[in-house]
Amino acid sequence: MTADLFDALRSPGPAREPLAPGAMLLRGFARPDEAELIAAIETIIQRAPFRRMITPGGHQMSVAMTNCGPFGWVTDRSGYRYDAVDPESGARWPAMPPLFRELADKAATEAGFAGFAPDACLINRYEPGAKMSLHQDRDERDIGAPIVSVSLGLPATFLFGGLKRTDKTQRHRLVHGDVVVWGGPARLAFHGVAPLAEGEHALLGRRRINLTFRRAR
Ligand code: MD3
Ligand code: FE
Repeated sequence: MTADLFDALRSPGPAREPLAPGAMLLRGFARPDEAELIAAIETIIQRAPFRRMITPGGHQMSVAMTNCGPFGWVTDRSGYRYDAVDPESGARWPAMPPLFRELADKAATEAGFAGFAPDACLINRYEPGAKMSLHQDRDERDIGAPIVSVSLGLPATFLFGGLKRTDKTQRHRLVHGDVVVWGGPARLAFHGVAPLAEGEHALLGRRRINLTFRRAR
């Protein structure tokens, strides 16, 4: 009773939905910034266009990628790495817009990771049929820092497994504006994205764009 009264008086804040230990979904957290986020992405891709990278195994990824911020994630025949320079242009990646940094820090704080200072933002573009196979993100130096992901455009089915590739996976639908903070025991979990279904999004058309903020170096 007393707890209910205090709950009712407390300002509501964003809806927090724990997905797993260390993984917190903030439904619609990026919605207020959608127009500014999309405008900033358009500016970034003028200087660093989306490209489908080649994995060390020689396969071309179905997801197209670019980056902003001090470091960008790249893959080619020689391996995976974070690089200050875009190999396509030979120039540094476009700067991380202050709005990106602020949104990532606000989301991380909501999930209990205050002081998140991302130095890399990987921008993924999915068109219908594009997918991301199960993988771990372990190219970052400090795996004590979380990863913050922002979903925009068409909905996706996100696959979330365990610490072993063969562990059972949970499926979560991520829609436009959803933000997820992946830290603690979730940080090294296997994860992926099921092939994107056809659709048309009011702001982004036949695309899903996902931002992932990382502490790379
Ligand atoms: C869970 N991207 O870029 S975002 C990736 O939707 C990546 O584009 C997916 O996986 C996408 O590496 C998923 C959600 C995500 C990102 C990183 C994680 C979940 C994570 C790292 C550890 C655990
Ligand atoms: Fe990943």
